[in-house]
Formats: sequence, structure tokens, C-alpha cells
Amino acid sequence: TKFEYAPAPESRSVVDIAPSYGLFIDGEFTEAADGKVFKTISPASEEVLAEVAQAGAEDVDRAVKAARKAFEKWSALPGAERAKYLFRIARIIQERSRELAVLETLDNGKPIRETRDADLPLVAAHFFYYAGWADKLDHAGYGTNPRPLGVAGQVIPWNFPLLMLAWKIAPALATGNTVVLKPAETTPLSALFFADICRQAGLPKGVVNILPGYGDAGAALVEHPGVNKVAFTGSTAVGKAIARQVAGTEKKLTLELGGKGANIVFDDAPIDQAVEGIVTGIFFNQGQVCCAGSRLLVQESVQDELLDALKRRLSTLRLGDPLDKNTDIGAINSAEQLARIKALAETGEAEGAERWSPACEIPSSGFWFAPTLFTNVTQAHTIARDEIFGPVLSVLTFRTPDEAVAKANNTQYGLSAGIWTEKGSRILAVANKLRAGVVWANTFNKFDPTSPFGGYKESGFGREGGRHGLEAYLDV
Ligand code: TXE
Repeated sequence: TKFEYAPAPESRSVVDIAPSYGLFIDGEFTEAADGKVFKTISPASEEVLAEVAQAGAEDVDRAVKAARKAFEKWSALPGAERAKYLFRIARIIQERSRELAVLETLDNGKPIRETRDADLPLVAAHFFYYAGWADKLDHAGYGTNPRPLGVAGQVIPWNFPLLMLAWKIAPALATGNTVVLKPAETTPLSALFFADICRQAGLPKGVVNILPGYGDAGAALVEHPGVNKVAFTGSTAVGKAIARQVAGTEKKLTLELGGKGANIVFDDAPIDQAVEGIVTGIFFNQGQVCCAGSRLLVQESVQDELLDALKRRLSTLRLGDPLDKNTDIGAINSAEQLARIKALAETGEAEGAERWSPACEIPSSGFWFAPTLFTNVTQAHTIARDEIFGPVLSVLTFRTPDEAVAKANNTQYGLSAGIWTEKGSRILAVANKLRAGVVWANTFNKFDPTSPFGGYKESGFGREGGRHGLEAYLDV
């Protein structure tokens, strides 16, 4: 059924969104060279939030030149000086976290509980963590005479707009690189607020440049000869196109692409705890998470018990106003993403998998998809293989640990996996056989800036986070 949605007015008022925003180049907000603009909307209400300047190739050129110029001085600063700026940015993010959380929820559609308790604390933590590295990179401290690469061209997606920005910008700046970053076209606002934070922190002009725009601006940035390092998070198709573009140039590349994570539940797992982990694994951020546990692999003997408990839990999830702190399931980020999810769910039904959703009221405007469970799924089904990037869980079964490992690894991707068992020895044995960049045991979707994150196989290459994330921005 449908109901009318209106965002909670009191929380809305903590953020002041201007009617229009420019590109951020060389420390100034400016119009696009060709004067183009686009609108960013709230996916929960379809309300226009702001009009934003749309970068084109000429703007990319201007921003890369500004970053090149800034690189000379920025890279020559002692690490301790760069650390001061990063600490300052981290503290301002903490001070403005309520405002940024509401902004992110409005532009992205995800529940405020997530932006407030997960996205924003992690964003600040990333800047604190990499600030701590900046003064340890001198020859004596690091031992390998590490040198920055130059200008980093960074393209990010819409599912964790500010967190993906932090993953990209914090290590780049700590290591003495300068940055041109293109946020996703559906979520440009938090990156523009971040530009304002850079000004507030007194960051030298040109060190960070933000270019809202579409894929053409991303492609122009990747192509630009003044860029030394490309970092991309997004779809596997675009990642492959970027890899082709970069091949044959001197540019360094890291790619963080799609996933089809398996959450493996053994018969000795604590069922209630596993249910919570499964729910977090696939319904956090409406399943729009590259490392989502989108496949549930359950040992046959506990399938019925687990599915009963899971269905009961799904019936308690609250879908609706993302600004309401009781909401579990917010809006899907865009009409395009909603259409992709719907199409894949329909394919699941057409191919014979059994579809189930709890009774659920859906707002009459905006982009929504009820939590969905598919059972009777086999390896041959499209929904067992393709990334859905939505609140849709495909359930498969296994009998033995070896079969679980074989099924978990039977995918083009290799980003994440989860293991649920009381047996410590089994955790280690199974984890070592899984071809996934992250394996969680008796938990899921836990992040920390000290841990490297990234994929095997078509989930990409290179790592972000931790010391490995630092080295992606260094020549040693
Ligand atoms: O991704 P795109 P979309 C997956 C997920 C989703 C699908 C499509 O399965 O359903 O991708 O999402 C910029 N050169 N993921 O269409 O197009 C674009 O402007 C350079 C997984 O949103 O890859 C945006 O800034 N840049 C993923 C960014 O790339 C280009 C997160 C991502 O958009 C470009 C997002 C080009 N040719 C989607 N074309 C994850 N790994 O977390 C587009 N862009």
C-alpha cells in the first residue's frame, strides 16, 4: 500500500542548502565554462534540493592545472604541516557532523541512523587516521623514501558519497598528492560542503578541487595527461572502460568495483545473531553496498529455522522517512537504480525463484523497494550471479563446508564474505579458501580505517584504507 511522504521539518532545518552551487576549482566556487547546470533531488520525495554546476572537459583542464600548480608547494611541506590541515578537517567534520548527516540523508535517501552512526563517524575517523600517517612518511620514519605521485583524479559513486570521498582524499593529501574529485551526479552536495570545509580549514588553494558532473566529466578526468593517479569506485563496466583508457599511460590505477558477497551460515551458528548479521549485510543502505552480503548460503539442516527467524525479523523493518531516526529502510538513490533492481527481481521470478516480502507501506512519491527475499535459488539463476545493488537477498543452500566454499567462490566478483559458526577452527579454514578481499566472522559490514579494503577478480584491484591505502598514493 502507499502513503504520502513529507520529510520531518525539524531535522531538515539543521542544514542550509543554497539554491545553487558552483564547481570548486583553485579554492573558489565557479560556474562551468559552458554554463551548464543540473538538478539534484531528494530520492525520498523527488523534491529538487539544489541546482549544481555541471563540469565539462574545459573545467577538468582548469582543475587539473590548479592541482598541478598546488602540488609543488603541497608536496614540499613537511608531513607534520600536512597533518595539521588533515586534523583540522577531521575536527570540522566532527563539529558539523549533524548538518552533514542530514544533508547526506536528503541527497542520498539513506536513513539518518546510518549517516549519523556509520557514515559520518567513519568519515572523521579516516581523516584522523591518515593525518596520523602524514608525519611518519619522511625517509627516517618510513625507510623507503616515499614520494607522492602528483595529481590524483578520483571518481566516486553515490552510495556512500562523503565516505567514498574520505577514502579517496584523506590518503592522497596525507602523502602529499593533490586532488581533483568528481562526485556522482545524483549526490553532489556533501562533496561541495566538503569543499567549504577545506576553505574553513585554510587548506591551500588548488590542493582539493571538486567537479560535480556526469560520466563525461569522469572520462575527461581519467584521460587528462596532467593526472598521475586514477582512483575509481563504481560499476564494473565503467571500471573496465577506465582500465582500458589508462592502459598504455604512466598513470597508476586503483579500482573498487561490484560484488556478490556470500554470507555463509553453518548449522552451529547462533541463529538470532546470524539473522541480525544477514539483515545488516543486505538491508544496510538498502543493499546499495558493494560488499553487501547479497547471497545467503545456509547449511541445509538449519534452513527452515533460519528462514522462519529471518522472515519474522524482516516483518519488523520500518521503511519510510529517511530523516526519522526509527527508519531502517530508506529510499533507493535514483529512478535508474530502482528500475535496475525491479528488472533483476522480475528476472528472478521469471527464472523460477520464489519471491517473498513482508507486508509493507510504500510512500506515494520517491523511489522505494520493499525488502525482498528469494528462496529456491540455484547457481544458474541470474539473481545468484549479477550484482543487484538493492534490498534483495538470494538464498542458496549447501551441505558441507567444501560445498559452501565452492558456491561462495563461484562468482566473477570477490569483495566480501561472512562466516557464521561457533567453531574458531572452521572460521580460519573457510576464510583462507574464500577469494574475497574482506571476510567477516560472526559479524558483517564492519569497517575501520586501519583495515585495507578491496577486491579479488572483477571486484577490482588495489586496496583502500590502512597502510596499503597509503601506498596506493606513493612511489617507494
Ligand atoms: O555506476 P557508474 P551507476 C554498481 C551497481 C549499480 C551499477 C550502476 O551494481 O547498480 O554499478 O551504477 C562515473 N568514466 N555500482 O550507473 O556509472 C559516474 O558519473 C569515468 C557499484 O551509478 O559506474 C559516477 O561518478 N567516470 C559501486 C561513478 O562513475 C564515469 C557503486 C559511478 O557511476 C564514467 C556504484 C566514465 N565513462 C555502482 N561513467 C560500488 N563499487 O560500490 C560514469 N562515471
